[in-house]
Amino acid sequence: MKTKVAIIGAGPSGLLLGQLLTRAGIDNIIIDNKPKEYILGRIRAGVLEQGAVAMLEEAGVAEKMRREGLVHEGFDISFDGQSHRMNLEKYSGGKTVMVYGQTEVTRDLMEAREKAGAITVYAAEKVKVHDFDRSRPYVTFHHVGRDVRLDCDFIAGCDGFHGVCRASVPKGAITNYERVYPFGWLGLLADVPPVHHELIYAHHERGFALCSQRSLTRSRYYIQCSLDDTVDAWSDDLFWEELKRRLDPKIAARMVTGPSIEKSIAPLRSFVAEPLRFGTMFLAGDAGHIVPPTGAKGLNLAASDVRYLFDAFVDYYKGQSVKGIEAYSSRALLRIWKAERFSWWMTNLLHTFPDASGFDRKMQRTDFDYLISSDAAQRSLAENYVGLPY
Ligand code: RFL
Ligand code: PHB
Repeated sequence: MKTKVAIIGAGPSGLLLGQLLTRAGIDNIIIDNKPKEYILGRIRAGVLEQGAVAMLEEAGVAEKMRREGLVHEGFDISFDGQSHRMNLEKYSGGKTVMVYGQTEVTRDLMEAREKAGAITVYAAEKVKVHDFDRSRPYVTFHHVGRDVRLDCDFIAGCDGFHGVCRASVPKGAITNYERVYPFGWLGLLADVPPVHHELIYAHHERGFALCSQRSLTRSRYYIQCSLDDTVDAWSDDLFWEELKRRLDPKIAARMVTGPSIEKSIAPLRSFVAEPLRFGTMFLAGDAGHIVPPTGAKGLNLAASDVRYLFDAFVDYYKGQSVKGIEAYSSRALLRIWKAERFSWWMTNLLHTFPDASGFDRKMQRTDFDYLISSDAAQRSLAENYVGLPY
């Protein structure tokens, strides 16, 4: 097999890049090591910045999102039961965010790709990337009983945090920056109406909680949990009880509970790999960086990486220029580090750290008091939450 761009990973980064390339007439093949149904079963992000929304428009997959997505102009932060609304629209010069699930984004992109007739190989085994330090890289994998070799001009490593692309880079050629947080998030999805029309991020001494949503009839809730926790240890009843305990009692009293459709635990991590280009291979999305989900930035960063990478490929194939390719890593990293900073700050502001000293707790409380008393601080939060420019 032969293509121009071999994309490893059919998550949002790989599918979005593939869709944009296909529309631009640039040949690409996507290879994922999981079946399609498994990918669609993952419940993850829910908040899209305007930049990400614009890219989905450009990819021609925005119709359902425009119809079913919920536009939010703000959200609440509640600190030990005291609530304050962050007015995103007012403090960001009229910008908003779109609440629309990653599962739906993924499904919309998969459907558009199928319609366009572009090739995606699901459930590929033993995926390996070769010779990306040269001008003729290739990918090998095993699929339905056959060994396949895919020759290409470039490899786009869109294979997430545990993927094969970053892991194939020689140790001396890459630097990893990492912080692992001493807790995780336990998430629950249920067909119950959201407790509030906007998101609520809550700090409580028992731990962080988040009230999010997927539609007017489907809610997504999270609570901070211990890294030793297991999903089985949390019955639905225990989850609802603990969630309510961490919210403003007036909000908790309105909470409609119901059976979970999905429950999962995610550890929290900040991670950046530098650089993001290795000869003819590029890392994009979670393959190159991870943010703790508190700032709602992971999927949005995947979209901005794809912006820079797609533009670089267009420059190369249509403009005969390597400038975009050479600038990709530094351009993407500049934006990534800013989102890392914001996600780290939101995480520190809102979680309960098991080893926090009395001084640390006073600082955290003061961070909140300053935020709600300062227009400048709220403007900064709003500017980051709606998304910094590409
Ligand atoms: P993905 O989605 O992990 O997709 C990678 C794909 O690569 C495949 N793969 C391989 N394929 C071939 N060979 C291999 N060896 C492979 N290894 C892996 C995988 O099967 C998979 O299909 O990465 P991508 O595309 O970069 O997308 C990143 C986003 O998924 C991620 O950043 C977000 O989900 C993060 N995130 C959030 N981001 C937001 O912008 N807003 C949010 O509100 C938000 N909330 C969240 C989140 C992530 C969470 N978790 C579970 C970590 C909430 C949570 C709880
Ligand atoms: C979600 O809806 O899954 C969600 C929303 C906001 C976040 C993280 C996750 O910050």
